[in-house]
Amino acid sequence: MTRKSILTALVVLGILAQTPSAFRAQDTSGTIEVHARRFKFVPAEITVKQGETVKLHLVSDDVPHSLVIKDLGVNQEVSKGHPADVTFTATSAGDFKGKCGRFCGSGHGSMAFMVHVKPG
Ligand SMILES: [Cu+2]
Repeated sequence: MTRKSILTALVVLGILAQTPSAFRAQDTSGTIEVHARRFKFVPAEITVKQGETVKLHLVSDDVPHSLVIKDLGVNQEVSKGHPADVTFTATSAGDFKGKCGRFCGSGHGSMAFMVHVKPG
């Protein structure tokens, strides 16, 4: 590495370090992929920051399911081969329970999901 490239790297790092975290929270890295399958969501729980807009990319691995998180206004169907995106903004901190809203078999009632919202 030349002296010049080291200097360039330091300048770039300095710029990145100064980017406000609130700005970085809004980029598309806020997309979380969630798989629905008999009879669970994977991951079954996620943690997000209050005020952050989160996009869930839902994928069904088998039969049609849905993800319902009533208190976050989420209600999205998903079927195999047809991934679906749903966006929500958690305006208050706390734990928000979700579930599968579409009957998918004997273990349907155990398909739970949890969103932990950390205070902003
Ligand atoms: Cu289901």
